[in-house]
Amino acid sequence: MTAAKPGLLQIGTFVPEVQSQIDAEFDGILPEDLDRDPVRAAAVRAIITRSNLAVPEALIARLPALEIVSTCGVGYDLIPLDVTARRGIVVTNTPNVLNAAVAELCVGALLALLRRLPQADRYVRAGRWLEGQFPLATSLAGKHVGIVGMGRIGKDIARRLELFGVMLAYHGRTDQGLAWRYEADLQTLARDSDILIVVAPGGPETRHLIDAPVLQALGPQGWLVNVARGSLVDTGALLAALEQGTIAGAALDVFEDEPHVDARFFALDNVLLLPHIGSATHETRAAMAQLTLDNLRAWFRSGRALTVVEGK
Ligand code: 8YV
Repeated sequence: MTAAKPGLLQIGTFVPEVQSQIDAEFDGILPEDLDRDPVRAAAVRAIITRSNLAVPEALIARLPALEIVSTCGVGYDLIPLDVTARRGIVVTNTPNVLNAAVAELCVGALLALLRRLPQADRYVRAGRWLEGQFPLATSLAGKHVGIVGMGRIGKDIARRLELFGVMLAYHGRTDQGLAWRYEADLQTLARDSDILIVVAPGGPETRHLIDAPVLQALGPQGWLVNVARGSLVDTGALLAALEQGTIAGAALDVFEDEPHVDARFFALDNVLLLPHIGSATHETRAAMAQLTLDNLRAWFRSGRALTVVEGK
């Protein structure tokens, strides 16, 4: 007699090659079906979700048999870890498999911002090259780059940027004894940097870490790049800084209320706007989705998951 398939609540969508495995191995239910099927709701032992989607505390409260939450993504700021810890629910994410993709996107966005690549493309398409040369832009080489959050992705970004001849420093909770300069004070790092790259985890502890004083310290020749979470930047302060020339410009892949983006950004020529595509490659998303599923498989086969959220 084969074991019953574990009850699984699915939040969000997954690539077809992973969805077919989910369907084959689990008794899946969607949030909107919980009311209609309370018996299956009571039998849900796992949640599979995506890191840009919230797992509300109220939803967890409806699942008395919940054992594990497996999220597709490195971020877990939308999962109430205080609740899962209290209930003894394991939380897993998908670290490492997306480092290169996010690091590539960060470097690409920075170069596009400094060298004004979107504006140059529009310049040619609009036939304006016939009128004259595209205005000079800004080099990356020789710049001072400050990285806020020197985790695995931050290190991948730093290693890539070294090849561009920049001077690197970083800010985070601790001095990791790396080859790059550690700056314990964020405003000092911003003051010393031409470019500030935000790649720290989201969550209550880092909300609005980049605020008006930090932007003021970054200064009118300074550039901001955010590939982490929108919550790390005070949107109102950033918009004011961009509109008033407090900083030179910004490249943003994440926003506080994404996918809703404040329309004031659309009027600005000194900002690059991206739709949270840091990990959005075929290869990376497939690897992330597979690891998300493999965490569940490992849990139900051995009682141990593969990549449990650190320190929680
Ligand atoms: C996407 C991310 O949001 O890994 C994260 O935490 O923010 C991105 O990779 C995620 O892949 C969506 O599932």
